[in-house]
Amino acid sequence: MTDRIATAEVLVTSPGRNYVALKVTTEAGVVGWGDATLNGRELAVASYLRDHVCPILIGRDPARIEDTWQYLYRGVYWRGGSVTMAAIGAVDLALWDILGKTAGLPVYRLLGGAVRDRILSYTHATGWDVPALLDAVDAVRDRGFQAVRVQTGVPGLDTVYGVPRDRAAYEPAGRGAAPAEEVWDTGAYLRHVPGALAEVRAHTGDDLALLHDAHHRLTPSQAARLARDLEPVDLFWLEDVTPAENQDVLRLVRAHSTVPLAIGEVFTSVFEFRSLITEQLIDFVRAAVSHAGGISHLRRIAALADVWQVRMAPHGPSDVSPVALAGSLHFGLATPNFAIQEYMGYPDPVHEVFGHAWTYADGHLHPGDAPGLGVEVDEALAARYPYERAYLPVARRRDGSMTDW
Ligand code: GCO
Ligand code: MG
Repeated sequence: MTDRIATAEVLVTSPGRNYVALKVTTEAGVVGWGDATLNGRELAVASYLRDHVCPILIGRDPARIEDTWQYLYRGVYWRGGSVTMAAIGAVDLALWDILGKTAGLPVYRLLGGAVRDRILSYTHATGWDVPALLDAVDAVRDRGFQAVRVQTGVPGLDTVYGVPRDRAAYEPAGRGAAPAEEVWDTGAYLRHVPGALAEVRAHTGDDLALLHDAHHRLTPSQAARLARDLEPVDLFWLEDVTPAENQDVLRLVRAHSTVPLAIGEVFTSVFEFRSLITEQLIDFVRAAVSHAGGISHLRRIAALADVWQVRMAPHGPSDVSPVALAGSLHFGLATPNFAIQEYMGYPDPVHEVFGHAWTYADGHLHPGDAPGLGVEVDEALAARYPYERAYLPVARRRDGSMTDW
């Protein structure tokens, strides 16, 4: 007998930061979980799901995952966008979870089985000045990481993306009535970063993979200059050197450097990645499984990317919940052109609300062998952390005009 979707509910919880989870339950009582978190705009996706998507899931066959994906993507008529794609991603994750639990298999086995034993991961090291950054890199190495994203403070700036002044971990979304305002000076950044990262490389030696995120802040010529100046550091990748909706400019960066480029945490579909991949403008795709339409759609992006030797490296900061991280890991274990998973880690309350089978050890992650995605949400505990309004910061140049954060 075909099982049917009986209920679809949205749960918003804030154990330290806001998360939106989708719970799909079948008539047979199988529960699937999805992640619909979109940092700073959480309630938009919650409403999109509650008001528009959940009602039309009822009665559908949960095993028709691709048909449901097409139904929600083509059926909306208005193409794509981060809210729509996060909502579709949550449904897709929940349906893969249900399929796995129904089959009694971890999702990676439904995707064709493991093509690797474990998943290389990187985490963040930040320091307001170079000595603090070197300490942070050493601490991360002590935890077993073989790849680390390094972000440094910049003399003359009070706030810099990715670098906390007074906290151990960097968490960009700030709770409150309005976004925090930061002042940004690209010139100061460009003068400081290559030297600071060269000091990190001199400190670590060759055997640690170093990554850096420019977070969309540079013009094309600035991006080319940074990539060229960072060449001696031998980066694993340079991320988001320029706002990548202006994709053609990456040709200029490529002309000046062979530094591998990673782009795309803000992109949500294969259509946005098409020329980046087919024109060989990037080396790594940064789409998150939750933001880019779920496992089904990330596989489509990966298939295209594989033809051009571009590899997958899904977004994984703390605003990607443990449910989506699980989805990313099942996908990664079964995808040949998967490269590396960002793993920022979570504070304890997040691990308690989202109990998970995935594990971290020795610089690597593994999704575990529990049926489905292997994440169960403690709903009673989640209810003790109500939503709190929070925004990502905004950035202004020294003259007061807005720039990319
Ligand atoms: C990364 C990202 C994040 C984003 C954050 C925004 O590479 O991990 O750039 O730090 O800024 O996810 O919500
Ligand atoms: Mg990034």
